[in-house]
Amino acid sequence: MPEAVSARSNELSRTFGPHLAAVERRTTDALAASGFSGLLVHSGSLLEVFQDDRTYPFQVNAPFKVWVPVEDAPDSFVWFAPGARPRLILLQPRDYWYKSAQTPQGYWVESFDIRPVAERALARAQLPKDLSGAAYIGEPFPELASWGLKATNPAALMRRLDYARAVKTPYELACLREASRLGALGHRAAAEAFRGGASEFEIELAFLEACGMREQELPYNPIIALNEGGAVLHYQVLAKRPPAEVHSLLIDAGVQSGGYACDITRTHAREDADFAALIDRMDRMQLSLCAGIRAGVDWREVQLRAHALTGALLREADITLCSAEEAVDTGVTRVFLPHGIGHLLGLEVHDVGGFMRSPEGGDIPRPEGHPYLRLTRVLEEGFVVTMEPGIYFIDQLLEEARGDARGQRINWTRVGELSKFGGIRVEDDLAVTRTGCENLTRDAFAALPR
Ligand SMILES: [Mn+2]
Repeated sequence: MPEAVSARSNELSRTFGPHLAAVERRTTDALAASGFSGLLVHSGSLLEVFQDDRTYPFQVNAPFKVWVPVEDAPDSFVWFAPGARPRLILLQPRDYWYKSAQTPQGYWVESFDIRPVAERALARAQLPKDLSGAAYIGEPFPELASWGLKATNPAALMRRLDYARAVKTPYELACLREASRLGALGHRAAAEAFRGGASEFEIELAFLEACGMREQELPYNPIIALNEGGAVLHYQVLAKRPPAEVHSLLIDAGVQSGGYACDITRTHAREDADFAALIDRMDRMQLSLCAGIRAGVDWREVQLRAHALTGALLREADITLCSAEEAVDTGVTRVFLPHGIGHLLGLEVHDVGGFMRSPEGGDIPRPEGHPYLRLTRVLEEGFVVTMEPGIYFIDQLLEEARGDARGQRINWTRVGELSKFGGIRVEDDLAVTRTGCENLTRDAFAALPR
């Protein structure tokens, strides 16, 4: 085993035990606080295509994969009762059409009492007789009604578990670093393909090959947009042929490792020095936002600061005709930056719990005028967040602005010149520390082998 690979797997074996202990502790507390004696978590079911005999790609439920890094096991369960070793009930059907979930191996297996079953309904026999004090988390399925559980997806319990998920354990950070390493490999290959004249689809293939993933294993559909496509925030096309003239690439693509996602965006210019300089300017702005991140920072303030900096950038680039302050006050910055500055990241790419005031209840509202912000909490040590400023030339928003008081503050000639590039976004993943943050993405790019 190469040295780097064995160091990574050693770190996972060393940190998984304490991770599981932390999950057990927070689950024990959450069960006690919400009046339950045990927890049954479902991995999710395969979803069948209408009138067909095939299924959609399986996506394991996050509340299951916080316990076990198993991504290919539909209709399996984790059973946890405080004080006892958690039990993994793994569905391994006798089926010669499909390959069953593999018998688990690796660093986490000995922490579980593993019980294979051949059918989902047989999982009931692997659970305590009396489940009348237990909660279930997952989609309900027909035979669940007869299992005698106290509640399905109880809000008070789920809220406590979701709230706690924002703070990552050292094991989770190791998974996130590995996802970032793979993501950086993919992004480097994608940039090379772009420079070679590849189509959006070919750029995706280069990304997948470099990180060794198939598309359905990615944590989200990659956004790979040449030219104006970059102005469509969740552009999904993946055109098979490159346009006649290629100006720019915006690629937002991530990978997962152990069930934990990275979420990385880069923008590349083909030959235009003016646009390349604008990307550089955005890159510096993004770094300055990253430099302000540490435990105790209110994320709503980060959103507002991003808009102030965007106002300045737009003015410097001659895209707007007014001061940064005026661009913010009149809503001009929101024409160019119509999404949140970042979100929690982890088992889901837009992770849960972004608005929770406390584990008990209550939400922290978004600042007025920022309806797409996905995080309003004060950062704590161990949070992992994305930092993703951008500016875009979006026809729909520009048209709306042209007709009102914002119109006279925008340099339409300049907007006309830049529209063919679509937009710019620079996105890194940050692990918050007491005094600053670890930039998982930049560290991963810096460590790439030559
Ligand atoms: Mn993101």
